[in-house]
Amino acid sequence: IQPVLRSDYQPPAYWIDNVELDFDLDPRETLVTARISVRRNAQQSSSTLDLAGENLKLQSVAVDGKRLEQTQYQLRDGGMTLLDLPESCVIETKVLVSPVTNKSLSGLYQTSGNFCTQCEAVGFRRITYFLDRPDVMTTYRVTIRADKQTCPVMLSNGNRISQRDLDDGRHEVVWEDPFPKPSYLFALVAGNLKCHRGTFTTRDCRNVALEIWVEPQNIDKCEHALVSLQKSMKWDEDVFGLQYDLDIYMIVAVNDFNMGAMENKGLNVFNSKYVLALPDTATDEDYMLIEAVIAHEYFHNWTGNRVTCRDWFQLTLKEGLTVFRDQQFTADQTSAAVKRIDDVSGLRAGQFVEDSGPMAHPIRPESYISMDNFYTATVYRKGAEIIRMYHTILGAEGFRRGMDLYFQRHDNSAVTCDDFRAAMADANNVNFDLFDRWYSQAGTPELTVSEAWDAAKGEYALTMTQSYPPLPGGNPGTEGRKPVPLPVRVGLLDAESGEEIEQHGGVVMLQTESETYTFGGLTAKPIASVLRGFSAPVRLRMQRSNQDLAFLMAHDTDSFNRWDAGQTLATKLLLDAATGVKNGEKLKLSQEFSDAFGRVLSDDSVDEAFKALALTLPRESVLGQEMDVIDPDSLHTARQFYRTRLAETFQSELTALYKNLAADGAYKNDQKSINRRRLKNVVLAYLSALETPESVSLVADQFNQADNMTDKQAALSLLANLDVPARDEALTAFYKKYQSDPLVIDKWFAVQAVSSRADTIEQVKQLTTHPDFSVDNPNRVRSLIGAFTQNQVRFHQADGAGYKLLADYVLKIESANPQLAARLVAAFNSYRRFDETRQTQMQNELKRIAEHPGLCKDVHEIVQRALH
Ligand code: B3K
Ligand code: ZN
Repeated sequence: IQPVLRSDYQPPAYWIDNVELDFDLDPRETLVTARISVRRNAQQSSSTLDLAGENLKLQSVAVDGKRLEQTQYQLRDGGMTLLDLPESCVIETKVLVSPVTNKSLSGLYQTSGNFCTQCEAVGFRRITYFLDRPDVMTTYRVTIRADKQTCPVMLSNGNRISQRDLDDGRHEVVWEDPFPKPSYLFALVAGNLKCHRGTFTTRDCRNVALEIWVEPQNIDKCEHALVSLQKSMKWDEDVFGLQYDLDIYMIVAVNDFNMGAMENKGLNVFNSKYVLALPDTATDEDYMLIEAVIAHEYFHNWTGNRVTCRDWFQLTLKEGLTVFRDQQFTADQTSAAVKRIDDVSGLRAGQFVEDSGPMAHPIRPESYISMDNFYTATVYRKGAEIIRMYHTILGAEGFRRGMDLYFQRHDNSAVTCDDFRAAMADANNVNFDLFDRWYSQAGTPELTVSEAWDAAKGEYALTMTQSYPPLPGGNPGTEGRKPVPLPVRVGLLDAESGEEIEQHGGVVMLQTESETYTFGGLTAKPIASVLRGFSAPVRLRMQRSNQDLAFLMAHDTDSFNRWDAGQTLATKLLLDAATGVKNGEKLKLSQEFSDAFGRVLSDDSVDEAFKALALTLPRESVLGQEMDVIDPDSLHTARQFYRTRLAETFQSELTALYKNLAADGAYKNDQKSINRRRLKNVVLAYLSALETPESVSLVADQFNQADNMTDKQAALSLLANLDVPARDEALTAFYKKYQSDPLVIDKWFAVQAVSSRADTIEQVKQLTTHPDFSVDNPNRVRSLIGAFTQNQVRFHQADGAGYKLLADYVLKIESANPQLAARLVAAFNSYRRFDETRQTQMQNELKRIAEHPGLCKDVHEIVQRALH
C-alpha cells in the first residue's frame, strides 16, 4: 500500500464551478445523480481528469449530455479517469449506493433507521465520483427524494428553497448552499426526526433559526445544546468579531458515529453523546463536553469552513486552531485555571504518549496511508498548544490582529499552515520563521532547567536547555530535529514570605538549544516557578527538593503551577513507592506529602474544582510514562496504598468535608454547585478507599439517593471497584432504571471495564456477550473495549489475556469499521515501554493482526508502524 506524501501535492487539473446532486433515497439502492460543471485549471494543460470514487455501482456517465462509451473513461481502484475532456463541460454520473449495509459510518449510511452522511476526510467519494479534495471548493444544489412516511424530514447544507409531494408516497426537497465548500463539508440527513428550535440574533441584527434535530424520544434533552450554541455564537462575535453567515444552523444527533461531531456547513452531525442531556442522564462532565463540542463545531464555521485546508496534511490549520478557540471559550464560561489543568492533564495522558511512540508525527504530518488515522491528539491538542504559543507571545490583541489578517487574506479559500503563520507574523511585524519547526518535527521536547544563586551579587540564574528524546526505531520524524522557539513563563517567589517578586515575572523566549537568564537585585535566594500556565508543550525537567515543591504547592500565584508542583511531588513519591513494592519493602506515606495534602484540604481560599484537582493523585498511565519500564502492578499497588493511607490519615477531615458538600440539597447546575459536586466525589473516592462498612454504605447511600447522574455515576464507579453485595445491587438497579437509554447504558459498561477489581477481564468478556453489547455501535465498543484498554493495571494483566481480547475485537471489527478498529489497536502502541514478557505478548498480537488476510488499510498502517 502506497502512502500519500505531503511533498507530492499538486493543484487539481480542473476546478468545479458548481454541482447538482440528486438523491433518490432507498436503504439498499440509493440512486445518486451528480452534475458537475468543471473548468480546466489555467495553470494545467491536461485534458485528463481523475475523479475519486469508492464502493459505487456506476450506472452511467455523460459529458455535456452525451453518454460516454466504455472506451472514453477508465474505472480503476478508487476512482474513474475521464479522457480528452474539453476546457469546460458538465459531467453527469449516476451511481447506486447501499446505505443499510454501510457499517463503516463513512459516506451515506443508516443509523437507527435514518439516513445520514459523514464525509470528512474522504467519505464523499463513497457517495459519488468527485474531486474529493479540500482545495476544490464549489457551491452545491441538492435535491432529495424519499418516502414521506419513513423520511418526513430531509436536510442538507444551506437554505431550503423548495419542497413538494410526488406521486407514490414520496416527496422532494431542494437545498442550496450559497457558500463554496469542499466536499468534506457536504451533509445529508433524512428520516423521522423531531426539532427543538431556538433563534439567535447576530450583531448585525440578522435572525438565525437554530434547529436541533433528534429522534422523537429525545426531544426533551436538547435545551442545553441549544443554549451552548447560542453562547458560542455570542462568544465568537465578542472575542473574534466573527458572525454566523447563513439564516439557519442545524444540528442533528445520531447514535452511530465514529467520532464526536462534524462541522458540515449549516448542518452539523453530532454523536448523540454530545447533544442529549438531562440532569438525570448526563453528568456535569457530559454537560461541559457538550458545550465544548457544540462550540468547537460552531467555531469551525470560520476556522475550517470559510477558510479551509489546502490538503489534509494541513489538518491542524483548522483543528489546532479550533481546539484552541474552544478551550478559550470554555475557560471564559468556567474557570481558566481549572480548564487549563484539565487540558494539560489530557495532553499529557494522551498526546505525550502518542508523541513518544511509533505513531509520533509532526502536527503537520509528512505522509499517511489512511488520513483517518491522523485525526490525532497531536494534530488536535498539540496543534492547539502551538496556537496558544502565538497567543502567549503576541497577547490577546496581537493574536486578534493576526486572525483578522488571516480572514482578510484567505476568506473562501483553502490554505496552508504557512499561510496562518505568515498572517500572525505580518499583522504584528514579528518573525515566526523558527515556528516552522513546530510544524515539521515530531516528539515532545524536554526542557531541562537548572538554577544558580550568587549570594554576593544577589543574582539568581536559570539555565534552560532543550532537547528531543529519541523516538522508537524507524520513526521518520527523528532525523535532524532542531531547537524550537519556547515561550517560558517564569515567576520568582520570596522564599520567606511566599510572595511574588513582581519585577521578575514574565515570559522568556528560549530560541536556541540553551540559554541562561539572570535575575538581579535580590537579597535572598528565591524559589522559581517555571513554565507557568504550561506556556509550551514540553516535559519540564528540573531538580527540585520536596520542600520546594511543597512550597510551590502552597504559595505559587500561578494556579497551574500550584497544581503541577503537587503532581510532581506526588509523582516522585509514588514512583519511589512503586520501586519499594517491587523490592518487597514496607511502604510508608511520606510525611511531606501528607502535610501538603492536609494543607490543601483545609485551604478555603481556593475554589472547590481546583481543590478537587489538587487532591487527586496522578493517573497510573501518567505515572507509567515516567518509568524506564512500566510496571503496572507495582504502580497500582503504590497508588492504592497512598489513597488508602491518605484516607486513613485524614478520615475525620474528609468525612466532615463530605458531609458539608453533601448537604447542598436538590440538584442545581450553576458553576458553584458543579464545583462542589466535583470536590465531593473526589472526597468520596478517598473515603471509599477505606473499604469499611461505613464507607461502603456512604457510597451506596449516595448511589441510592442521588438526584443527578454526576453523583450516581461517581458512586457507581466506586462501588464497581469493590467486592461487596452493594456493588451488584447498584449495577442491577442502574441497568434496570436506564435500560432504554443507550448513552447511560454506555456508562454502565464503562464503569465495569475500568474497575480495578482483579476479575475485570472476566467481567469484560462476559459483557461482550450481553444482549446490549453490539460491535456496530462505536459508542458501545468504546465504552467497553476502549475503556478497558485505558485500565492500565487490568489491560496489562500479566498473562496477556487483555491483549488477546483487544486483538480479537480489532479483527472482529476491522473490515466493517476500519476507523474504529484502528483507534482501538493503537492501545498496543506503547508496547515497547513494558517488560519483555508483556512486549512479546503484545508484539505477537500485533503480528497476528498484521497477518490477517485482507486487513483494512487503517489498521494495517497503525500495526506496521508499531512493528517497525
Ligand atoms: N472535523 C471532524 C472530525 C472528522 C474526523 C474524520 N475521521 C470533527 C471535528 O474535529 O470537529
Ligand atoms: Zn474540529
